Amino acid sequence: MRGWMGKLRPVFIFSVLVLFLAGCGEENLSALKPKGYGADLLLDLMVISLAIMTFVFVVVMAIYIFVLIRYRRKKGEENYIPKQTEGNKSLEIIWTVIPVLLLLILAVPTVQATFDLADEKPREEDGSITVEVTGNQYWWHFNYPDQEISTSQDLYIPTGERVYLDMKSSDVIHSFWVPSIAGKMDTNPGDNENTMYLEAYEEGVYWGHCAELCGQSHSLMDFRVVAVSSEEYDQWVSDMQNIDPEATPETASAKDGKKAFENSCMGCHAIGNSPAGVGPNLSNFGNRTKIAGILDHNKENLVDWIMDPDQFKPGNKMEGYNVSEKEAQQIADYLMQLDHSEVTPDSVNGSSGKK
Ligand code: HEC
Ligand SMILES: [Cu+2]
Repeated sequence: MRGWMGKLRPVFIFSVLVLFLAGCGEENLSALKPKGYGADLLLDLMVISLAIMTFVFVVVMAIYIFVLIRYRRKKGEENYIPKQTEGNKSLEIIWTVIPVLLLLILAVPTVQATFDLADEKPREEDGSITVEVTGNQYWWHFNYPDQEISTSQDLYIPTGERVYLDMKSSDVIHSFWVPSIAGKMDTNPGDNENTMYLEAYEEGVYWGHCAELCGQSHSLMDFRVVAVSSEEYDQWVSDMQNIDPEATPETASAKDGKKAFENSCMGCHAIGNSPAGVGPNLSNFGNRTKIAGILDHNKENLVDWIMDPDQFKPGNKMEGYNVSEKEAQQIADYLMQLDHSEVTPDSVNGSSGKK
């Protein structure tokens, strides 16, 4: 690849890169379009550090180009050597003081934001909401201790207030990241609990990802934050509190499904309030927009998932049960009708819960 083709190669590579990166700006998954307090702070920090970097780059390049041109070897002056300067006091001071100033300008907002993001108010007293978040290979559990409700995969929060998260992991280190609302935070195994808060400005369904390589299906460890108005949030909480795990389903197939589920699946999956178990809490499974965080939420996919979850999420921990295709169909009928709330990702203002 010589000649003009070779010269154009960088242009080609750059264009392909631009094409790829253009896919990164997904609505509701972008740190560059903040929809929450934490993300807002972080974007400000990014902008200010980028501005300082740009300033330094421009100044250094300007001096560099000036020196290149001004002191290049000229015809007839091949042996000319300009005046050599060593240990010029004012120059030394200038190029020490300017970087110190720049670092200070960078440090003040960074330290401020660090403390701001570490906010840990005494929560019981001010009535704010706490959610216990547990990262698991490859799914998320959310427990609301004060409300005595639990869910998995979809985290419901009210907009306009801080929701405090107590975070841990049941196995390896994961990282909880909802780019458009807040920064990311590791979840650790053991007693090493991390905390952070979410404060969403606008209603919406925000996508989250695990941001710490945690195993084979790490890239499929997706979840959603469903930010709703406070009225809708209260409605959702009371709907969740009123779930009766024993309720008899309407159709015959779902009835049989409930029995089959209790025989084969209850060991790992809870319906109703539960601590983080071996598998996701399925209390409001019918209200999800995804299965296991990744598959479109319909009966066909659900049956496929039950028959062989490993084909979708290699290495996941749903195993050791045996159901026939027919039972899987019935169980799917049962799980799909567990939609006890009107407040769902699909009901949220202008949202696109379905990716
Ligand atoms: C050994 C424990 C175990 C058993 C038994 C088990 N599961 Fe699971 N199940 C899991 C785990 C773990 C996951 C999370 C998989 C992931 O996303 O990595 C899961 C995920 C799911 C999901 C997706 C949940 C969501 O929130 O989107 C459904 C639905 C499900 N299981 C249904 C069933 C059914 C139906 C049965 C019985 C036929 C069953 N499971 C048996 C452990 C189990
Ligand atoms: Cu993970």
